[in-house]
Amino acid sequence: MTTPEERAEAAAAAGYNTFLLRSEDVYIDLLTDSGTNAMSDRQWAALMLGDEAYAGSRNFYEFEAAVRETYGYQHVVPTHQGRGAEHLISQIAIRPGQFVPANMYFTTTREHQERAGGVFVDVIIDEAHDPVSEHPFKGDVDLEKLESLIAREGAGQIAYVSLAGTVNMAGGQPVSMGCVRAVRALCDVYGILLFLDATRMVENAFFIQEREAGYADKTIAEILKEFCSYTDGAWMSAKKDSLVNIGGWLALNDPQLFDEARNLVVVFEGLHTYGGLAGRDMAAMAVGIAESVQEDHIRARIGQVRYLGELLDAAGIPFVKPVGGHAIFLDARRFYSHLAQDKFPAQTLAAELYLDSGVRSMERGIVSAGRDPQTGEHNRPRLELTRLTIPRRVYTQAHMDIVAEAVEALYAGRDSAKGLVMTYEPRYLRFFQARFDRPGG
Ligand code: P71
Repeated sequence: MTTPEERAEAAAAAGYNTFLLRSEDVYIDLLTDSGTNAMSDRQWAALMLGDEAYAGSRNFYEFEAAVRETYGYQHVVPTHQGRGAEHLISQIAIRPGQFVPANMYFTTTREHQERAGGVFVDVIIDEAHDPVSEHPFKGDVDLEKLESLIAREGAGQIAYVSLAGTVNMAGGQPVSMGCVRAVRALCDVYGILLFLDATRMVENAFFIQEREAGYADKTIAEILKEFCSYTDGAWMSAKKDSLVNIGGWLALNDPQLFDEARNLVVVFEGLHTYGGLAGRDMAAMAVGIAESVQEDHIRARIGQVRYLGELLDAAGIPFVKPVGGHAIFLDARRFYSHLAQDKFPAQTLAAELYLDSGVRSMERGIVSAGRDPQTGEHNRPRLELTRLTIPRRVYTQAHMDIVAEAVEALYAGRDSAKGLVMTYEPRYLRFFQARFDRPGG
C-alpha cells in the first residue's frame, strides 16, 4: 500500500505510463495476465526436475507431448514467449507486399507481420468494434470482408489468415467453431494457409461450450482440439492460458514449414529443443498445458472476471460487453466523454486509477494502436479501452471488491480529468515506453 503522495511521485516519475511503474509501488496489479499467474504445486515441483542439457532435454519431450496431446499439432518448436514465435512465423510465411487478414490486430503480432513486409488487414465483424454490442462471438471473421480482399488482391497475395482465439483488443471476445470451420473451407477453396494465435484459446473453448449449439456436452479439451484441427498451425504465448511465468511455442503441421521454423529458431531463440527457455521452464509449461484445460479451473477463472464485471455493471460503469475471458475493458470514451481521443482518454484513465487507488491497469486505445506505417498518422481505433486484467489463481474476491470500489470512486469524479500530453514517443510498440505530461497534475 502507498499514500496518495507516494503515488503522485511514482506516477510522475513513470511519465504517467503504467508500464513504467515499479511493481513495488503497485497495490493490486491488473496490468496483465501475462506471466503473472500463480503456478501450481505441480508446476513448482516440475521446475525441480529441470534437465538442463543443452540439447535434447527430457523436458522438451514432455512439452512436445503436451502440445501434441492438448492442441493436436504435429510439430512444435519452443520459443522464449509469444512474440518469439510471431517473429518466426512472420519471417517464414510472409513475402514483402503480401496481405495478412486478421480478426483485429494485436500489437506484437502486427508489428512482426509488418516488419516481415506484410500489410495487415482487419477482417473482424463490425460488432467487435462496438463496445455495447452483445454479440456472443465478437471475435468472428466477417467472411465477406475476407472474400472481397481475396477477390481484390488474388489468393497468391494473401500470406495466410491470422486468426486469434478470444480477441484481446476487442475485449477478450471469442471466435465460434462455426466461424473457424467456415474460414477453413474458404482457405481450402483458395489454397490459403490458416494460422491461429492460440494464446487464450482455452478461454475461447469455454465460451464455445457455453454459447454454441452442440458443444454443451463436450469437454474444454475436446473443443480446443477440434478448433485447432481446422488450422495449419499456431503460435502461443504460454504466459497466459498455460499458467507459466515465461514460455511460448510455434506449432506447424506441414513438415516443410516446420523444417524452416526449426532451422530459423536457432538464429533468434536457441536450439530447437529449448528455444530460449531453460529445461525447467519447459517442464512447468508441460504441466501448465494439462492444467489449463481442467473444467473447474477455467470456470473459476472466467467466473472471477465476471464477478468484477457484475460489480461494475451494478454501479453503471461503462465497459465492453459481453465480459470477455481475461479482463474487464473499461470504455474510456464513455467514462471520459469530455476528452477527445487526442487527449488519450484510456491512458488518462489508467493514470488516474493508479493515482487514486494504486490499482494498475493498461491502456488499449490510441496509444497502443500506434501509427500507420504508410502515412505516419495515428491509427485511431474505435475502441478506446483501459484493461483491468485478472491474473490466474492470484487474487481473491475481496481484491475484486476493492478494484470495483476504486473504479466507482474514480467514475464519480470523472469530470475533473484533463487528459494527457505525449512527451516522448518510441519508434516501436510505443505504448510500452511512451511518456506523458499531466496538465495541472
Ligand atoms: C497482454 C500481453 C502481453 C503484452 C504484449 C504487448 C503489449 C502489452 C502486453 C501478449 C500476446 C497476446 C496475444 C493475443 C501474442 C502475444 C505476445 N499479450 N498474442 O495481453 O495477448 O505474447 O507477450 O508472450 O510475447 O498483456 P508475449
